[in-house]
Amino acid sequence: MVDDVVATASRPRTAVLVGPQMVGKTALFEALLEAAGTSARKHRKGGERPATHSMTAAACTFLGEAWTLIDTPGAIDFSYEAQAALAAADLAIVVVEPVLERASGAAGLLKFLDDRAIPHMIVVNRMDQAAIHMRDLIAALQPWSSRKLVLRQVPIREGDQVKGYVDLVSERAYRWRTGQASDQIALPDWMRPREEEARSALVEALADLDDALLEKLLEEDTPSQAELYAALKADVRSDSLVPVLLTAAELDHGVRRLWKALRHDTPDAKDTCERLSLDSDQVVLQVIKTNHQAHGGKQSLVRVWSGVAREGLVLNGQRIGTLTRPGSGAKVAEARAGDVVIAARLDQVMTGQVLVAEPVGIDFPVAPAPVYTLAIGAENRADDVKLSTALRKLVEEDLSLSVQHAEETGDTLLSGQGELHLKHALEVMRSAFGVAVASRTPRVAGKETIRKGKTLHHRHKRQTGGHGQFADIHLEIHPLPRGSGFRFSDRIVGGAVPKQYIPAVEEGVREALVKGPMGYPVVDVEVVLTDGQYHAVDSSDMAFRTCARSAVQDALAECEPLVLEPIHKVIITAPSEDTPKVQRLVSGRRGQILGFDARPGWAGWDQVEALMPEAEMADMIIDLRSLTQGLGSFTHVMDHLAEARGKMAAKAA
Ligand SMILES: Nc1nc2c(ncn2[C@@H]2O[C@H](COP(=O)(O)OP(=O)(O)OP(=O)(O)O)[C@@H](O)[C@H]2O)c(=O)[nH]1
Ligand SMILES: [Mg+2]
Repeated sequence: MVDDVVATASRPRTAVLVGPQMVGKTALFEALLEAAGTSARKHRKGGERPATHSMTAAACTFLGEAWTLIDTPGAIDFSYEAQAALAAADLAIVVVEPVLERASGAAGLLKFLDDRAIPHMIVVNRMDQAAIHMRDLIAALQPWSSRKLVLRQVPIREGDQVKGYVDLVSERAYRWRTGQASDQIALPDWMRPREEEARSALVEALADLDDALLEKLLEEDTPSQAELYAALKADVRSDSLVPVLLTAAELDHGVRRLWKALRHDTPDAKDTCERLSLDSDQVVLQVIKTNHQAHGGKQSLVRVWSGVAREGLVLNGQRIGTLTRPGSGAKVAEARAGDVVIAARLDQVMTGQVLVAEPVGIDFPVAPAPVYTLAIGAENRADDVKLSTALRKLVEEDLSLSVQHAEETGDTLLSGQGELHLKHALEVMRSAFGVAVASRTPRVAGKETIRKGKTLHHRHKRQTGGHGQFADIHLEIHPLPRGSGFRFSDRIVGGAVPKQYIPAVEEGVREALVKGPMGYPVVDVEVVLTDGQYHAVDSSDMAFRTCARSAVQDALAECEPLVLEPIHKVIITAPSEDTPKVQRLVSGRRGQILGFDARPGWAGWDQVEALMPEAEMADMIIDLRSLTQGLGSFTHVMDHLAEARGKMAAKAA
């Protein structure tokens, strides 16, 4: 295959499509590629498109310039995948839909971009279905962005249909044509007032960021188009302003206009390195995504930050093998700064890792803490070994998944970002790694303790053939305050139980505490050895251990045992308007609210702090998201054990 991308003279650039679920990112990705003369669409127009679950990169050229476009999933469960793709971006294209109630779906993304000053544009897609005014959409989006959002185009409507747009810099009107470039038309007279209003808003926003432009406006001088283009470009590149463009991807409307905006305003690798404070003239690469191919091994999607990468280079002690272009699969002789290419078999290298001859650090997003966990196992026991290999590959491909072995319950736990995320992970395990996996809600690691103490006497005596067994002990059992654990001591005087047997008594007690009468490990108890007897011949460590174990086992049942459940300290974040709903959710799940506060660094968001039983948290993210339009999330740490209520209070199976 011929690599047609490499022939271009311009610096390669990378744009990443992000945005909420189902807004048409993949449709726009394919429309942009098609407009750039690359591969026909994978999906029929208007047909059902499957939701995207992992990033897809494709190289192309537009008007002689080299580009990589990366499509990302919109579902909140996969937001880390989008964040990882943004690590490779010179510019982000935030795709939204013209629906006011769903504007908040872009909130988390806009915040992520703002915090990292990643230059971005907003594209309102599905304009063929737009029933609202764009100024209202901007007003609904603006609270979620600290940068000024300004319309770059206004729609031309005929009846309730959008037929084209007016470009607010050139003041030219265009009629959209499906599958083709738009036709320039005369600006309709009735559009003038709206066009002038929107254009002033754009010019004023530009002047706010540019003193020379402001001066001109104040002197009632009209800035030239060239000045406006230059100001816009500078503001996008410095991430001081966010232009808003309009498309209907499935109909190819606005796609060429978007390409031109990308071409004009997208920073290049040099600008992006400056943003990342990366100043190097050596070869610097970074792994953005890891994939394990069913046949053909590990593939790393790599962004070239600086220098020229080619086969045979040794970086991080590993030889770089064949490099290929994402999308076409064409071999790449030289990958330049700004390129994103596929490197085969970098077996020792992880997602996020920077590859250099000499080490440097470049920021890579940290995977979010898991919010949803399932206990998993191979459906077929014979697949147990395959399962652990597959899990290792899975978490290498997606750092927002994690695997843990729960010591106390024996469960293998797979944790991630939501129900959909784990469902997809299990599907990947089955289809890509060939392991059928069963899953269920994880067991909660309960404990038990006692409410009442007891004094007891127990004798262990057995006479079988030669040597017998003899031990006799008096014990006191006391409940201890929560969190004390287990204490053992003795008050033996005069060698009633010889010193050498006392450790065996303690060992026997500990054995009895491994599983109490309620079926859980016993905690917060004290056992005191107060008295006893021994036999010169028949006593032994074993006799005292057995004696202590059965004494405590029997006694615990009479000490009013009760189950303890783990309580976590939880911090739930959500937009402030949803805080009352979050509080109701916490109370409805046996939680105790400790307080709420503004979320640090997130204007318009709150965080609620609460104590919650672990048993109520397994599927909490599902309710939390449905109450907060998908925006709510939480982090948690185990805090203490408390008396169990509800289902857990009963004896374990
Ligand atoms: N009417 C109309 N439908 C569109 C347009 N763009 C996309 N769609 C449809 O919207 C649905 C979702 O499109 P996708 O491109 O899969 O959306 P996405 O943003 O990639 O979704 P995720 O990958 O799940 O985040 C599909 O049925 C598309 O055919 C558009 O401009 N107009
Ligand atoms: Mg998609």
